[in-house]
Formats: sequence, C-alpha cells, structure tokens
Amino acid sequence: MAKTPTSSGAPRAATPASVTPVGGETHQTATAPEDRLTTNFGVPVSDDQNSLKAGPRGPSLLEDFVLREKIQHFDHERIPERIVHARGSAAHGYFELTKSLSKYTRAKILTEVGKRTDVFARFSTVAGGAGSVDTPRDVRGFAVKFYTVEGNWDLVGNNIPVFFIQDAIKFPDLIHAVKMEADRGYPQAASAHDTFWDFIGLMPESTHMIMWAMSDRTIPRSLRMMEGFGVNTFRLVNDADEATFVKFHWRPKLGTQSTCWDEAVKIAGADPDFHRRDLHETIAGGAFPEWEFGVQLLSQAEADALPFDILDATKLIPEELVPIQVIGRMVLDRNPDNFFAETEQAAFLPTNMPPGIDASEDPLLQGRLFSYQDTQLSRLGSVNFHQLPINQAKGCPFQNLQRDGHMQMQVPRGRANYEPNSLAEAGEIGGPREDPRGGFRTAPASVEGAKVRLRAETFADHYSQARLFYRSQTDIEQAHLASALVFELSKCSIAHVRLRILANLQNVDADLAARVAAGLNMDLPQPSAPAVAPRDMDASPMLRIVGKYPPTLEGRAVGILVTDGADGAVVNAVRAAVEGEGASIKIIAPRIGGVTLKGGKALAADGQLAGTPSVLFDAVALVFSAEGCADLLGESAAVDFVTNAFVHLKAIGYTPEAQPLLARAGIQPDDGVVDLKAAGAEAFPPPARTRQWAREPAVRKLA
Ligand code: HDE
Repeated sequence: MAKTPTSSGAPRAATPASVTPVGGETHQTATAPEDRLTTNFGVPVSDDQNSLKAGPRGPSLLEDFVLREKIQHFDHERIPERIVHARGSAAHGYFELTKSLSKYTRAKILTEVGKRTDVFARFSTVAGGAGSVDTPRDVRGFAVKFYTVEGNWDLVGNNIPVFFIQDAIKFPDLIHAVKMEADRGYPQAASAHDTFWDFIGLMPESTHMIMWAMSDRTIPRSLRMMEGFGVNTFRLVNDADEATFVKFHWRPKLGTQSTCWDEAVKIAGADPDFHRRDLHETIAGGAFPEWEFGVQLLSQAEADALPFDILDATKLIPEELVPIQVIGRMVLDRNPDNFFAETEQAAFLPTNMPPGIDASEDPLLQGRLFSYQDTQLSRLGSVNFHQLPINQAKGCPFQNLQRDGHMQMQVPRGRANYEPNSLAEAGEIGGPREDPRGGFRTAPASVEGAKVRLRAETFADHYSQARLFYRSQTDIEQAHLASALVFELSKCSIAHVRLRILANLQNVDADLAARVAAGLNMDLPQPSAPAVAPRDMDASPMLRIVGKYPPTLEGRAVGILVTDGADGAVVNAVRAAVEGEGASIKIIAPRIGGVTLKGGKALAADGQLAGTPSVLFDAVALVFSAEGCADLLGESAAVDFVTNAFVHLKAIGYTPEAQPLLARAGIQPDDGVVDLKAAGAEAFPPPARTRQWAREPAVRKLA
C-alpha cells in the first residue's frame, strides 16, 4: 500500500504523550510555547523528522533552513583537542582552607579559614588523544580551577612532583617524541616506542622523571586515589611584598593506589572509560572524593641552602627536609552537567593567579606562562574564551576595557573603552580603574645578568634525585619499576636506543641497570659520563606507595560472581561486610537477567560475566552452587575471572562449591583466598583491603 505523506510523516517507535494517533497516522498537537523545539533563532519547528522535499520522493530543497541549520551546527560540533592532556575527566566541588598562610600571602583563598570556594578539577592523561583509553602508563594531569573572590586561580599540576625537562624550549620535542610516531601514526597513548626512548636517552635530565613514570604512580587505580603536585616552584607574596617560595601538594584521602601493569592493560579492553566512569559513578553515588591540600614553604635563604636549584623542575624537595603543612581540603561533589561545555571547554592557565600568589623564574614555568593562553586561541577560537561559563571568574566580577573580538557575549555600556578617561566627570560611565593596593603585584625579585642562552650550572645534577627515588622504594616497587623499563625498552626496535638508556641507568643504580639489562637479555654498555657525579642522599620513605597505602576498603569496588542456586545468605553477608567498610558491590551473573538463588528468590545482576571481568574490581567473591560451578568450568570468562583476580594480587572469597573453578584456574590458596563458609564473610574484608604482595613472586617473573 502506498504510504500517504503527512506532516509528521515518519513512523514513530513510541507515541509521545503529546502525539495523538489520528486515522492510523500520528499528528503533533499544539505544544506549549515553553516546550517547543525551535531553531537557534527561536523559530518554532513543526517537523523534526523530515527534511523539506520537492514531493515525497523528490530532492531536498535548499530553502530548508531548519535542515541546513541543524546539519551545519552538527558539522562544527568538534573543536581541536588539547595538544597534550586531551583525554580528561572533571568534576565540580569546593576548597576549604583549614590553616591561614596570612604571614606569607595576602591571597584571600589562602588566608580566610573556613571559607568554601568553588573549584573545578580536571584529571587527564598526557599522550593519548581525546578518545584514547583511561589506563595507559602515563603521567596524569591534575588541574584545579579555584573561583576565588580575587579572580580565578588555576593550579595546573600533575600526579608526579617533577618533570621530564628543565626548559620550556624542549617541550615540543618531548611531546613529539612521546606521541604517535610521525610517519606511522602509532602507537597511541603509549611511551613504549623508539622515538620516546630515543629522546629520553639523549636527555639525561629526564632520568628522575623516568623513575616516577616507570613506577606504579603512572597506572593509578582511580583518579580519586592520586596525589597531585604543582610541580613548578611558585611564590607567595604578603602585604609587605615579601616573597616565600612554595610547592603545592594534593594528597588523596583514600591514599595513593595503583593497578598492576597487566591489569591496566586488560582494563583498557574491558572498560576504556574506567577512570571516567569511576569518578562519575562515585560522585553520583554520594561518595565524594577528597584531597588534603599542603604546602612546602621556603625562604630565599632556605632555598639557597638546598643542594639543588628550586627553579629546576626535575627536582623535588624531600618532605623529610621541608615538611608539608596541610592547610586545606578539596571535595569534589558534583558531576558536570555537560561534558563539552564544561570539561572540554575548560581552559586552565598557570597565569591565572590572584594577588598574593606569583610565579618563580623556573624556565619551564616561564614557558608555560605563555603557552596556555596561546593554545586556547586555536582550541577555543576566540580571545573571549574567558566568557564561557566554565572559565568565567565566578567568585568576583570581571570588568575591563577590552572590547569586541570573536564571540563577544557581553554588551558593554557607555562611550569609554579607553583608560584613563574623564567621562565620569560628565555624568557618563567612566569604567573600572586600577587598584594599586588590592591589585595583583609581581613580587619584586631582583634580576641581573647578561642575556644568555644557557642552562644554569645548578641544574646539572641529573642523577642524584633519580637515585634517591629508586633507592627509597620498597623491594616490590623497585621490581615493578625495573620490569616497566624492561617492558618499555623491549618495545623499542632500535638497539642503540636501548643501549643508551642502559648506559644512563648505571648512574642511577648499578643493580637497577643490571636488572634491566638481564630483562632485555643484553650486556651492559659502558656507563654514560654524567655532567655532575651523582650523590647519595638519605632515603625518603615518603616517596613510596607500598607501605603508605591506607588499609581500607573505602571507595573501592568488590565484585560478587553468583550462579543459580547460590546461597543468598552468603551474598548478603559479604555485601554487609564490604558495604560496612565503605566499598561498593556489583553482582555479576552468567546472564544479565540475574540468577535464581537457593530457595527460589531472584537476584538481579549488575553485570554479565563476559562483560564484567575481575580487572574491574579490587577484590572478588565467588558464591556458587555445585551445579552453577559445574556450568562455569567450561566458560573461559569464568576461569579468567578467577585467574586474573589471583595474578592481580586480589583477595578472593569463595564458597566451597566454587572450589572446582579455583582448581581449574590452578589457584594455590594463600592468605588472600578466603573460604566464606568456614571463615565467615567477616574474614573477607581484611585481605581485600590491600593487594597480596607476598603472592607476586609466585605468579609473575619480575626484573
Ligand atoms: Fe602543560 N600544557 N605544558 N604541563 N598541562 C597544556 O594547555 C605546556 C607542564 C598540564 O586539564 C596545554 O590548555 C608547556 C607541566 C596539565 O585542561 C598547553 C609546558 C605540567 C594540562 C601546555 C608544559 C603541566 C596541561 C594544552 C612546558 C605539570 C591540562 C591544552 C613548559 C605542572 C589542563 C592547554 C587541562 C595542558 C603547555 C609542561 C600540566 C599546550 C609549554 C610541567 C594538567 O598549553
């Protein structure tokens, strides 16, 4: 039968409330003005299903402005992604000061105890594109925008306290080297390739950062479980214009926690959005991530007494030398309403500093002071990007005599767009005026010397702090670090690239170099000649993760794999024990419709086994019936579920009926494998609070 054209035309899957079926066809009734779909200029749209055609089967007409506007807007929906840190996730929240720094700064954000200031925090990977996965081995960005009453303060940091290079002029080279190789366009979001390690081998100043990058810090368990660092040295400036050097630190309440490398790789396949989902879901669920905010403060004299230069971003100040004072906290309690408008359009600028906070002469920071403002022009396309809601100064008004430009959203009033002007004397609008006392004043640091392109000699020691980091790690962490180097260098096809790294590593630690060489099955070359002989420093246990790990299940996720006929009482007991410690539970079943428990009660599933592997959890429990277990013995997803939980050093709780699956997976039970019937569900949380480090030598050959 020929289809009769109607104004609303296309068949609809469901009948919306406002649509009344008439004579077998659907017709839109009048819609209230406030609910109306309109064009961008407010013209009500009568039909959003069909374009305008010359006859029902004829060509579309150019005059269809509704179609053209919609398609044109769609065509331009993307903006250039960030050249670095393209992949990111963000949240809103607040910062609360707990201790005043009024002796050191006049910034209100650091002197008004108890005041809550809105913040927007964005976490990111560095190397991958906007659509890349969340869990590569990579440094993480940790950028916080404080909407203070004296203008925005952007603290644009990383989850690692030092950086690869000392001078901004090398940044494009570093990033070109780590990103996809120029001719082939791969690998994405990975440092394990020739060009990166070629550059690193030729830049010994990167060695300290490489120690951090190869540690488990670069495979974080969650964005909620990362430290953050301002990295560069900044200044605090008080009312008397006296300056104090400052390093900024964020410490997660849940502790710094990481994944295993094999796990991170598998998470990338199981859930490429692992970190983004985790942040969104926990905030939506009301478990708000929280960080302590701390500072290390140094006078000029204290800075001068350090054995390294605080203007060198490849160096940290050990906490044992200058303690971190905790002065506040940040809580993230609201997800963005719109990813593009907020997370994507957020523009962080290290130049956003309120009066009382100032930059140092760190040559890396100096380059950053130019770069971020500049990059927004190509990314956001207009000098008016500060007017986007996410970038606006929300804690105070912003007003000046800058005018016009692409996408001016404001309608400035009056004739005066210049300063000075005297129009106020004629009763007209004069405009805002400078404020010599309250305005931003640069710390009056003295500067002298000839203009030179030189690296300061105080920057020349490239190995002492790399050695400090490596030797401060636990045995487990040292083994992970060495193994990461072996993994990465094994992906390099050019032999001399590997050799140069081995030559440099010997200046860090002879044992580390030997372990990596053995892992590569290569002979150690001659050590490279360091510009300055490395010194031994006192170990800094604060640089570890293992041992600093808080023994808690809080904020973590436990998966319970169930089968038909499973004992619901055990499921409930595990749930109560785990949720009682602040962790979340997901029920995983062979089929998404869930299972029928012993006694006939239905239990809904949150995930299906094949799509919900154990890599997505911190610990797992197996609550099976004997028949259910027998069914799973031929299911590789079930065997992998158990094997991976075991080799990723997780606690496994099980009912005795699950034993055949444990046996099929070749599990040799240890302290982290808990019989839920014999020991009770309450025996499960203690081993689940941490990884079973003692198990590792039995499941993995580390370098
Ligand atoms: Fe960045 N960096 N960076 N960076 N950076 C950018 O700015 C740059 C550096 C960091 O979530 C870009 O808006 C130079 C150190 C974060 O939006 C760009 C140098 C640290 C983010 C840029 C550095 C960072 C960026 C790209 C060497 C840790 C993401 C998009 C002098 C303290 C912020 C943008 C967000 C982003 C330049 C080095 C952290 C190109 C030139 C060191 C967290 O402007």
